[in-house]
Amino acid sequence: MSATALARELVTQLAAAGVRDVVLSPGSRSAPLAYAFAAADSAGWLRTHVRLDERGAGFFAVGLARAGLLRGEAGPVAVVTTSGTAVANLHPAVLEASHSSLPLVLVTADRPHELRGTGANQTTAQVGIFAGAVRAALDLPAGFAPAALRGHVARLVAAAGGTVSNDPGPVHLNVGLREPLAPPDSWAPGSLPGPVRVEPAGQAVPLVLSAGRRTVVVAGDGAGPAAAAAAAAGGWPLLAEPTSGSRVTPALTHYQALLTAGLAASAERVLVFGHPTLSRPVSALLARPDLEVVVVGASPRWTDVAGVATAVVGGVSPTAPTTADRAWQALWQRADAELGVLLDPSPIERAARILWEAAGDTPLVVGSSNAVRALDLAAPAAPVRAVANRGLAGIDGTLATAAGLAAGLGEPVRAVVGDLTFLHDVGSLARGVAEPAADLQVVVLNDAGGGIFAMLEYGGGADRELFRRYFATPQAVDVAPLAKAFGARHTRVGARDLAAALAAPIRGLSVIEVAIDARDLVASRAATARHAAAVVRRVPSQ
Ligand SMILES: Cc1ncc(C[n+]2csc(CCOP(=O)(O)OP(=O)(O)O)c2C)c(N)n1
Ligand SMILES: [Mg+2]
Repeated sequence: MSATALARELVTQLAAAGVRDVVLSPGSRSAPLAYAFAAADSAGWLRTHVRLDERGAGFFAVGLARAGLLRGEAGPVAVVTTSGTAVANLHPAVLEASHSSLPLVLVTADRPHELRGTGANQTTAQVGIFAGAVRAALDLPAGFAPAALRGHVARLVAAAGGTVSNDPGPVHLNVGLREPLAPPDSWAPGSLPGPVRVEPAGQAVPLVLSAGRRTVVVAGDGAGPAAAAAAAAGGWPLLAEPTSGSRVTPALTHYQALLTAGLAASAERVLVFGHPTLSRPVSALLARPDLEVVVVGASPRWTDVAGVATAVVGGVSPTAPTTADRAWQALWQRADAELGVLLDPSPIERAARILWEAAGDTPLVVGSSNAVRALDLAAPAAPVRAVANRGLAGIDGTLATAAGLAAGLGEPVRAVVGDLTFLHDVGSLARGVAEPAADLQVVVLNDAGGGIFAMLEYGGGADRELFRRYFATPQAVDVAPLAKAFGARHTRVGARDLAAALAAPIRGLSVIEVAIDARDLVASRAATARHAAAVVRRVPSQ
């Protein structure tokens, strides 16, 4: 069968299986797919998005998939590329999607088998290129008979969605396409066939948790509201990362310092939701062999770095709290409040708090490095829709993810990123002139390089020049004209004017550059640790 017929059937079955968003990048080998997806878009079967750079296209799809999660309808997102290096450019986003369990269907155009390994132009080994990062992979030969396509696509989409496996993530569909690549006629898709019915995996029976055990609840990235619900139901302290979806009452703000100061010394049990990655005190807590560590989450990719988990369960059902549980929670709340009064936040923490408090209904995409860490140190409990690529915590693709989130939600989105994170993905601010403009505001916390490295072991060294050149790596780039070149409005503010700058509604593309003085960060953290130690000494021990 012709490349055009194969592409049309493939698009039909992807749409039938529930694909509603498709990100395409331009190319020749993928032309039959572009024509077929364009027709499906016109027919209202799905929505296409066109991005020039495949690395950005992959992360744009990550943002669309995250939008699906926020809306509670996690349909798979397809990404379509031409052959060759275009495919490899998807790899960072594929890894992020794998580690964040996001459903992507990567459709990569390839030469027919007879041209592979012959030196044919733009032809490389695409089969298996994503190795263990994909949940399933299929190499469709050119001319594949369409009858069997429905079953293959249903199987791939079910694997992407984790329908049967409880293990969502990316899948790879490599497609051989033989000339002619331009369709001989136009296609007007009719009614959409129904999906193959694939029965979802069964619901786990929640583990009943007895009251009266000193328990802390840890909510890592992507935990969702279940962590806050468990903490509220059990009467337990809640240590929730800003992108957990659970940093709401009764979540604590200064839990890192309280952990370091030993407030959890007498804990007996910890419940872990999501993927915690942000802080060493939490890692240390989750590595304690003396605790009962219960990991909550039905995915086979549960987080247990130290290998000390005593149980991995699909859900928990706390019994009603006793007076002892209430007293334990109150102790943490009091320590958190007392510490909050004593602290003098560093400039980046102050900016983070302002951003969190200004968020309201606006989704916040949080960059890796100090942006997310400052929020973790400073954000009070509030129902902010914050997301981040914490699967692998890269500083790549953050702006593309934010643009994809805005497209997926159809709402204005704000991103907050460090200066290097901004520059790493600045190309993703580019937009095809035929593409709709997003309402996207990027707040750049500009501390002239990778401020995080000053907080790590390398920052204390005597050789300042070595540190600057190999770790901090400040860039000789002027953000203002760069932003303007992409059509973004640019403003530069000090931390004092940030709240006023955030008050304006988000329309079109804008960049707010915040000058951050990071000089005293190490001293500020040391002062926090001293205050926390004093507070923990004062609160009555259990
Ligand atoms: C793709 C990728 N490359 C390198 C790193 C290592 N890395 C972590 S943080 C960081 C610096 C980030 O600097 P910036 O965005 O300015 O944030 P700041 O540390 O100043 O808050 C780097 C290079 C990474 N996480 N991801
Ligand atoms: Mg920086």
